[in-house]
Amino acid sequence: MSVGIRLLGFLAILLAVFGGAVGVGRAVGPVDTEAPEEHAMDAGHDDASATGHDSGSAADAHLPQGLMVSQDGYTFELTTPTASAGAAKSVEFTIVGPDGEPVTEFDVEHEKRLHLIAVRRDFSGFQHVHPEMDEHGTWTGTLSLTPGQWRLFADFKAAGAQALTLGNELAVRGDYRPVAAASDTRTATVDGYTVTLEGDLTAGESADLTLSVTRDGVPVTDLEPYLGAYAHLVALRAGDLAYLHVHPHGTPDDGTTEPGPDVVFAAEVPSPGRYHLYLDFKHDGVVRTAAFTVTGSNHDH
Ligand SMILES: [Cu+2]
Repeated sequence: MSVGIRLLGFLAILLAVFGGAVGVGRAVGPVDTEAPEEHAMDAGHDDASATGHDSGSAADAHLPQGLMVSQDGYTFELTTPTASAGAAKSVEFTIVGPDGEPVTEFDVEHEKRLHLIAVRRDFSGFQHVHPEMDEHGTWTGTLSLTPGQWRLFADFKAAGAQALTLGNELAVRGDYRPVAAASDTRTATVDGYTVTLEGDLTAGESADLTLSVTRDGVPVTDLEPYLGAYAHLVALRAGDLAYLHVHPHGTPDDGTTEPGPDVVFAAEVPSPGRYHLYLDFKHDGVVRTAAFTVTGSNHDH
């Protein structure tokens, strides 16, 4: 078969596919009495599941969170995309809803309406804060910022919509000295605490990670509940900073979960490669963060 004939065949198939799509559109269109604008407004409602909108969401569901600034009609808008370095810098933003207005109604998740996570792109800085919202839907968070490019994640659930984690970029002025990526590290020390990580990350499979907290060599057995758990773990993929939700086994009020020294998480990574993990834990009234780097493997290894 000549290249020309193959091309013609390909074009014919394309025409069949697109022609079919047009045919479906025509057949379905008149049945649906809603105007297209109303469809867009309904994006977050359950009754949209019968329309074509949900097929897009189903595909999106396989994407890790945090990669997009806008999803399902919600957009994470920073008031200014730049900031100066400093210990207590205000960062202002809104979550703009499908109607184009800042969202003011959020559901509480993990005891807060919105969680803001800030990570310097070389993984040398990490903060998890809880901004305040005014009545117009403008959020203000306080971050300690060093020069460089920061990735911000807004983790929230607008009332009546799916939980989302949207990402945006904040450039912090100053003398940026990127830190070389660390090799894998499974032991972290912070303020006299040593935290070790056991377990392996495997692409596409849920695996248990056990984080153990000691202080001066003594296991810590009185971790304090923080946001409804004895610890929180965020995993970020090297390269694109895909944001992974990692859920702990058990809660402080279930009657069986011990307050340390071990906290066990179920983690599932979407691909092999390097991940940066940040564990927030509370002890003696202070929340501290321990950082780890773990390389995940393919499941056949
Ligand atoms: Cu939070």
